[in-house]
Amino acid sequence: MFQQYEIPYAYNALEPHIDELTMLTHSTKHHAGYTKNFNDALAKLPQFDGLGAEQILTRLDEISDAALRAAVQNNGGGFYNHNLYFAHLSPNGGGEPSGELAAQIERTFGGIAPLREQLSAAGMGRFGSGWAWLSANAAGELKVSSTPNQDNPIMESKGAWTPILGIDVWEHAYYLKYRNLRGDYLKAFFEVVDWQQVARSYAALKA
Ligand code: MN3
Repeated sequence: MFQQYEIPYAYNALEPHIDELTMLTHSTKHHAGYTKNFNDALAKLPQFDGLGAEQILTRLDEISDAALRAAVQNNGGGFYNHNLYFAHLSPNGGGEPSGELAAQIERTFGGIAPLREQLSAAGMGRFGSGWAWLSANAAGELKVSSTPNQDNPIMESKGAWTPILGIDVWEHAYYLKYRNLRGDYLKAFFEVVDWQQVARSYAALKA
């Protein structure tokens, strides 16, 4: 059974950037639903027993039944993506990364400000529901991308790229507070990004 990431801060801890009701609903309804439906789908796929979620997401094409494959893609993605999202937010977030991640961001994007611009553009450019991502590969290279629905870079690259930061741009992530103003939510998001955790996720991938 896959377990939903337990948010280690209060639902109102990211105020005023991300509001309490959005955090509560996002975690206890949306994320909980993806997690339950992922586990329910996996109960019908004994061949995946013992695999991690990341491994399962690289092997969707081994699921012959189209409806079951869609259930694992949507809910497995939803499970994994939200674990990542909530784990890289913090009431003590914002600011800039340091160390090796900061150096690689400088080399790849020319600094944190241009990276934020690229991530925001990826989020703004996503039509409908989806995600913007900062991902890394085993060589330590970085890239920004966007995916629809609950897809993610692991699925698209068969595991060659792993996200180290995900920005949820589904309306459920911001609509209660920001209504149609996705750009305002994206600005606020960067006030609560835990760059130290992003740096740890980056270091873990290279290890
Ligand atoms: Mn969401």
